[in-house]
Amino acid sequence: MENKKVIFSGIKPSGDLTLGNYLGAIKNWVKLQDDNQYDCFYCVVDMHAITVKQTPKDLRRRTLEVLAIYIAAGIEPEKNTLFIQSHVPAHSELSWVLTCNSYMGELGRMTQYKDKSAKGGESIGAGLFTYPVLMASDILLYQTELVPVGKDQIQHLELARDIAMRFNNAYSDTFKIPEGYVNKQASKIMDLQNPEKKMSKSDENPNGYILIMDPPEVIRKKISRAVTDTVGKVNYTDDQPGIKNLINIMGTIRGVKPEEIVEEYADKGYADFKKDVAEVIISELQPIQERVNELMSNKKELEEIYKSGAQKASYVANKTLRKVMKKVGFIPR
Ligand code: ATP
Ligand code: LTN
Repeated sequence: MENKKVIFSGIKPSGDLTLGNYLGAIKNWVKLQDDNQYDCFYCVVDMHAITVKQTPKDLRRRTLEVLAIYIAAGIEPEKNTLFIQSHVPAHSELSWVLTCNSYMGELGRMTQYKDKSAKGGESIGAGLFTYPVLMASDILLYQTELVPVGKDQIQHLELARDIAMRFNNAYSDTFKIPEGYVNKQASKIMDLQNPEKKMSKSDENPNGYILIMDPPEVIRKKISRAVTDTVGKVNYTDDQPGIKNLINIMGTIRGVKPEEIVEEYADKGYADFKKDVAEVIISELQPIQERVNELMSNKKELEEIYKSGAQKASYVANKTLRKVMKKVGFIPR
């Protein structure tokens, strides 16, 4: 365990998880665990979720459901550390210290902040602005080397690196400098109704996304309504963003390259292609859904997993936190 590289990643329970979260993040985590050379921490980042307004009851359900999805997707609690962010206070504690070592300018340049605050009008929560500092704390507490995320998170990851280097320079070596890990084909699954923007769980139009928990008939309907084009041929090109997105979805699930799919559908129309895409998604998601339902009907098992996960995570996180506090000049407790 000592010599293994550390992986950290998280998803916020701010909405029901989409196929984008699954293919862009979770599916890669499952692959990495099989490598056996990593010590992995997968977190449900509930404190990040409250940067936008949440209904307490929904937040509780979703937090457990995200954890259940991690497990159902194949992340084994025995091999990995699975936990809930708010159960490890070191995350908020380090976050304050790092906030004091971050600049208004760099935080203001974050695209996610700019996008989300543009929609917020006058009353934008300050948490949306300091969000990346909490994310940096998540990562840096565990001396993380690799952070598997979708493309949209690369900017935040770079900021985490900058904050870590700045701290190391100011106070001496404390944090490992993390790297991002992005799966190219699934790095950005696009919205089915508007393939120019990423599929997002907080979208208003449910036809734009597929939820991990969507029943088969809903998946069929959403895929059949996905926006395509008038070319009428299955090609992998930026000129046909809707079709390109469906190829990426099918290719990632089946583990085949886009060119193979293009060849396979050379003589077929969009209707046939879409039908197959829907079935591929359904057969991938169905076993996961069954296991999630099972886990959600007996919370005891989940409880044991997140409790022992928080214990393991706290142990590692507190080691880093103690160093940080000492270095900045706080009196040891
Ligand atoms: P929101 O849209 O509400 O901000 P989100 O759907 O982006 O949220 P997060 O919890 O922020 O979800 O993301 C969890 C992980 O899923 C991150 O690693 C992110 O990069 C990845 N991810 C999210 N959406 C996609 C997508 N459409 N394609 C690929 N990866 C994605
Ligand atoms: N900000 C990320 C979620 C997230 C995360 C992290 C990802 C919070 N902390 C640490 C990787 C590592 C998002 O919006 N997807």
